[in-house]
Amino acid sequence: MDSLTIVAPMTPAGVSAVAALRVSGSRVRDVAKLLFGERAAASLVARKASLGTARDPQTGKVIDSLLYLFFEGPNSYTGEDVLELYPHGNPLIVRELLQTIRGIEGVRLAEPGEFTRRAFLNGKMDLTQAESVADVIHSANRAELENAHRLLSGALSKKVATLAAQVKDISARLELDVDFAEEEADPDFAGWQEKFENIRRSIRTVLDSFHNKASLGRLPLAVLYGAPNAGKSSLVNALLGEDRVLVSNVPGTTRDFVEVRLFLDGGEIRLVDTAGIAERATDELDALSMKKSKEILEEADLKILVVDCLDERRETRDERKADFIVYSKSDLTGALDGGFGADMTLAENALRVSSKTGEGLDELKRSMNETLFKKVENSEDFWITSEREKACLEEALAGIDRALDLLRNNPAVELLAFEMQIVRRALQSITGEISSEDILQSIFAGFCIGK
Ligand SMILES: Nc1nc2c(ncn2[C@@H]2O[C@H](COP(=O)(O)OP(=O)(O)OP(=O)(O)O)[C@@H](O)[C@H]2O)c(=O)[nH]1
Ligand SMILES: [Mg+2]
Repeated sequence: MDSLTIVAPMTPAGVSAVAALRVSGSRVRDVAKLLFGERAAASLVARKASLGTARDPQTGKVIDSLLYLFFEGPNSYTGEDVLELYPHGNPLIVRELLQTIRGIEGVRLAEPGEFTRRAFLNGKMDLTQAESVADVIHSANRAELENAHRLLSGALSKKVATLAAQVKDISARLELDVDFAEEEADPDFAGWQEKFENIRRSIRTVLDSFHNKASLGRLPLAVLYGAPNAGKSSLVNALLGEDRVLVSNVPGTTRDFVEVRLFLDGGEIRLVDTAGIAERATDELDALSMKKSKEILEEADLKILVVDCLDERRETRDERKADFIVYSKSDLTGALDGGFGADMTLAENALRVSSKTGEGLDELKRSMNETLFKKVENSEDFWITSEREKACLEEALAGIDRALDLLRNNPAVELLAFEMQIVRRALQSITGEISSEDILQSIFAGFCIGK
């Protein structure tokens, strides 16, 4: 990739109060000169906002009157000179500014993620941090966002650096053993084993925290299902606090599944009300609705079975699939003989609720929140989201495993030293100490333009 000066809008296309564009590279001062004139360019002060009139350098026509901000490299996001422009949020203005700037010699349009890529290449951040920039932008709930910020501030980098230092230390000593193999009696293989195992445990812990990036920004899905007339639609309305879906005492009221958005403490979720699933379909339409209910259940992150408290013939087959069971209409169990009244002990993943009185609704929301949103108790904790980081950790783990295997079966110092080198290289590639053009390409291609 070349080192031309790059420009891109930082805000999405569309009408807004203000838009933002960024220019980065060695020609930034020239860009300022051509847009705002010689005097303005000469008085550029780093990190101080200026108000100016941007003109087309060819025609002298006014493009916009706007605020701009200059950062002098290396003290900028990319490590290069950077100019940020804040024109009025009119797509026409943004386009004209963009055309004008990219028309300047030595300037071109930035590729997706190229600003962050330059930040990485200029040592402003390592690869784990660069990857977390995308996570910060795409997080859809509090927990994801907090995690992304932890990664951005270098939580993984620190952990990996500690591990790499330990491996380096081991390697150094192993190599020493190789050099003095004849003089030394027996290398301390038992001592090595413990060290290897400690490193293995640390790598495993980080690896186990992997949380697929594909799930980032995707709203968790909770599905309510159960027999016709169980009170599913009423429960949706009660949870939302408004009459959104149709309710009636006729079994089979809900036909198509209905999706609503529900806000829980941890963030927004998709809540789906389905058509009741009966033992036997009454007609073709009934069979179709039941089929749809079953299909959406397959996708659910949380399957909530709704059982009418008064219904003793609840299907145990369905319960096995359920992550959570809700016994509905608890307000009706006062005069109850049998069924799932207040005197009945429920499983840990079950609750009695009433859409009429509101009993159990807060508890239900709390349980949903706990299951659907990862809890982060310790502010030091983080989870990794990058397939690439996961692959590097797996490579490191495999190296450690081979080393442990050697120790057990055929301890040879040279071979151990060789495996440790592999482990170290795998760890170093996580933070990008070792990286290739292909890897960078695949990371930054997924970024937004202008980031
Ligand atoms: N007393 C009482 N009645 C309820 C409660 N929840 C639902 N009902 C009644 O039960 C009947 C069925 O409720 P719905 O919410 O339509 O049941 P559903 O599970 O969506 O039914 P289908 O869409 O047919 O599968 C209605 O007459 C509701 O008024 C509750 O908590 N208390
Ligand atoms: Mg319904």
